[in-house]
Amino acid sequence: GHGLEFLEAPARPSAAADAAQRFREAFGAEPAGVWSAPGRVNLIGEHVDYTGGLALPLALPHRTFVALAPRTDGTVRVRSAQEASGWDGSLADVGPGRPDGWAAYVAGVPWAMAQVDGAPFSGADVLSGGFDVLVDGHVPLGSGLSSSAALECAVAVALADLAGVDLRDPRASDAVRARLAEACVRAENDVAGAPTGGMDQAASLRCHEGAGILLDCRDGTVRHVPLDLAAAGLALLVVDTRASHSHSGGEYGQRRASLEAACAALGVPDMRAVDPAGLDAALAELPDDVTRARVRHAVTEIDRVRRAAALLAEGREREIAGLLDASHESLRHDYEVSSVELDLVVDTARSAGALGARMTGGGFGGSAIALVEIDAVRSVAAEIGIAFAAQGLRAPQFLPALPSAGAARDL
Ligand code: GAF
Repeated sequence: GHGLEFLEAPARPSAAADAAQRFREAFGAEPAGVWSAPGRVNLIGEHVDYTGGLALPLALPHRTFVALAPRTDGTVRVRSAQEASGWDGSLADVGPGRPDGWAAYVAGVPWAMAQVDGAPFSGADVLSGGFDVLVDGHVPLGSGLSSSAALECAVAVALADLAGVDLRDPRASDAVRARLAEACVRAENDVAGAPTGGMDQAASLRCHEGAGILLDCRDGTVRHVPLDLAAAGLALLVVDTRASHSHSGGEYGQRRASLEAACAALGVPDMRAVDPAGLDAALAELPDDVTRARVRHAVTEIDRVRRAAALLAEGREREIAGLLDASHESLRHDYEVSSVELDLVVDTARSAGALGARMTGGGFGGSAIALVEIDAVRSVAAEIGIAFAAQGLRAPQFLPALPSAGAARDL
């Protein structure tokens, strides 16, 4: 028999101490500190962050740690506990498309932070001095749980902290965290070349323990939404299909471009501007069935986020299940970003008794979430494991999703 693989997050203090120790081994020196940032799951509001929509993500307990020491010669040296190859380069060579590979998510951050106008960190010396950094990630890579945003955001809080910006009180520092999120998005869009929206960076930087965020992607404001699923007898099970996904591939950009073309055709700034009550009239103005399906997804999904947020505000957690199901069907059939593995998780979870289930994140592989009774977590996971084995698919991995804190200093 094959056991279920549950990926528990390591305790923060020991994970931070490990990162510091690995820094010493890699560089033969003491780090200035250790910082970490979480991966995320999105409860609902998928593929609408780049069209002025609403999203409701929460931070995972699984975090990426960076042990870092500033330099003064403009050099960046990156080592990783997970990747054999490191990266050494000069900040002067960082720019659009450079460096390529995962070093972009590190070296691109100071480059982008320097470009955020009027932020308290923009002119800091530490952004041009360079640094040595050891990355130790506990967010599974390529799982659609935002390992890349976690890496960017951990580097961003490290550099902001070293620049003297006080990020200790997550509430008081939210405005600065929003500016850091902007910088991380810029690093991802311009340096790494992935045309993503801003949901993942907002979740990683701005979430508080015990809550999700209702993110308004038009103006970047967040409302913290307390999420005590356990008190309602529920759990959120994350299922990593371990079928890899990628955003720099063309499909994500095509979806985004198709919504932009639809906005131009409708004469609206974003999909948020389309009233769900007037959806049919808007669809009639569009040129083809594929564009109509994409728009139907975006407009109905934004509306589902509104409904989910309203239910959660009234403590009616159970009732969001139908919205999760509807979100998945919309992503599967109208937006066409699901996959065989994601559909299998969702279908199996539902037939095994989950209240609701959906893919989460960018799709094309990656992870799904299921809202389940606490007592049913293991049996739902077991059914999913059996279904994957029956299809000859690689065993999925399960993660507990307790709403966790945003990026911060650890040591
Ligand atoms: C990925 C992107 F990075 C986010 O910006 C968002 O668009 C998401 O896919 C889909 O909701 O995680």
